[in-house]
Amino acid sequence: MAGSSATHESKGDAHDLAHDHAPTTANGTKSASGRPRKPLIILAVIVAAFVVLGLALGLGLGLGLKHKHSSEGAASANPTANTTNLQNVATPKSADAFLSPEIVDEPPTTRTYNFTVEERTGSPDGVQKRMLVVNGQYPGPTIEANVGDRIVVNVTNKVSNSTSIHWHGLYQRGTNFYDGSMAITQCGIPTGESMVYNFTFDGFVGSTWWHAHAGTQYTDGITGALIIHAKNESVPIYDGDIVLQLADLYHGFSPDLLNLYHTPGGIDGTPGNEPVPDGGTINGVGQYGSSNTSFFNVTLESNKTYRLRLVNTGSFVAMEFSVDNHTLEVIEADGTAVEPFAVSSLSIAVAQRYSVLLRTNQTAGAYWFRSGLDQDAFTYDNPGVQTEVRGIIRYGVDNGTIPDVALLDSPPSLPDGAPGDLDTTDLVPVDGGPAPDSTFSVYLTISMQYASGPDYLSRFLSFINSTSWEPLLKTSSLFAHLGNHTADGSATLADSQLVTTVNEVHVVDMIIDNLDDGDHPFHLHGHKFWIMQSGVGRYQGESVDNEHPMQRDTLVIPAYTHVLLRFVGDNPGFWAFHCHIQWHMAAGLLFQLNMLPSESSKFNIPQYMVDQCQRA
Ligand SMILES: [Cu+2]
Repeated sequence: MAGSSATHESKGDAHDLAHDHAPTTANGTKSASGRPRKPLIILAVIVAAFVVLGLALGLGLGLGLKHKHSSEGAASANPTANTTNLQNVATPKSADAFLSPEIVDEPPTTRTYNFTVEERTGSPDGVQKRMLVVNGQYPGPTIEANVGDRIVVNVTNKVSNSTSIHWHGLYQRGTNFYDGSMAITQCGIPTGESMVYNFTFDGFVGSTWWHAHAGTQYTDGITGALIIHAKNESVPIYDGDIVLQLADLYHGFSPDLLNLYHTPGGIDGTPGNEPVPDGGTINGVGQYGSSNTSFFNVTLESNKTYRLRLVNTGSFVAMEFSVDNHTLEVIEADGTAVEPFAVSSLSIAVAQRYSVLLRTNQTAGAYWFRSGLDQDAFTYDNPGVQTEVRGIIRYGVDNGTIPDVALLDSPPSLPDGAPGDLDTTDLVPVDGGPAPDSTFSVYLTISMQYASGPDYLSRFLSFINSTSWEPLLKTSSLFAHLGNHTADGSATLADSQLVTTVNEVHVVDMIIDNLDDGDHPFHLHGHKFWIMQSGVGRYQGESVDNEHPMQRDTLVIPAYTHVLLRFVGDNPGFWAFHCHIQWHMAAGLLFQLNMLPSESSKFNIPQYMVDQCQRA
């Protein structure tokens, strides 16, 4: 495999480019849609790196009210904690991005990891910021295994709030209590304590990631890649395998940003406007103004085929990925092998994954690759925002070779007849076929509104139907057996928990009307769903397309549209279905399925996990 024979370059080799060229905004003219842009007043100061800490101290404290929705997991007990004594965040070497697909030939095994979650000071794009990271690095360690392997991850929490780690996309059949969703499948791991996640890879194959599922903690850096190989994966042969974690980036600390978002007046005077990122990263490396000239870069071999695993580990916006002078072939989406489909670029929503094939068949040289922030989601102007993160791929040239800097802001066009951007409705699963007929259906609406009154302290909240989620305290839905003895169907429990209980195995349809003016990337835990139908406006009984519906675990529900999703409900436990935009989830955009409670009530949950609730 070329993955092990290719030469690898570390982050440092493209240094000093700033002296020649300061990377600037490439796509700054794209206009906002969906929501009107609002004039900017306060935010002009936010981007100035030297006031980031001041913001945390001043605005974070000054405007932070005592909220009903105070996002327990994320809110720092001490927002003024100084970062001067913290260790620096390490950036993994570029070589670490190369995967080892040859391990697929190893016999089944147990792979053990120790994760230490701690606070550090990082500067992914050259601007110093407060971060929460695993094992001192951002991104965190990549977990790579084979289907059938067991993994044992001992997580030690050294940050000042409870934490938990979620294994995105995994089915966790029989081990729902290791899903890692704080307040749903476990209590948080208390400060100073540890918890062991111990489960087998029981079916999911392909590209995914792990991340904190406690408040907005992953926004601050608790993320990593999770790659599961299988001999029978229905994808074309390739020579090398590379993971690229693409994310938006905030210079502020997420609890402070969340306070601003929750401020009754809104972050820029308009309630509901999400914090606009300051930039982004590729495998932990970004650029911002003239303060950083590092580029994530890899040296490949000529005339080979590389699998690039693109994971959006960000918190808010979709990332648009492309490689100058190269087309790409999509072969996997969220662990579903798809019929190879050529594209020039593709948009990856938060928490989605795609594998694309890159062929190193152009003129030997160094090429920029790009991860652009979707500015349609920006609701106000953030001066200085780095709207496109760049990396370098090179082959047939020396390791230090840098692409033409003149191309940074004017990417070359592909030849006439080149494919276009990915349209997700073109994805066809390999070996896909009709989904079974449904036997149960759930109807959900998505809305976000300014909720005034004593219950909500006049804040902008997210609702599924009429319920705005907030985490249970000192227990979890699973531990509390929430809704276990109710009839099939939906109910709002404990004021803030919208739970649909399904007592027998069913094929479940979820019909979702997005009544909001924003797009929402929704993720279902523990399952992949079939996308049976989608369209503009509310669902009005349109017939489904059941020829070979795409199956995945995260999809974007665009503004003012509906979807009909279907899954086989045979996996016991509490499964969250939520918007993956961290601000929206913190504002309540989460709903829970309580599947087969007579089975989940028999789970053999380690007693210490239940005991941790008292201290979480
Ligand atoms: Cu959302």
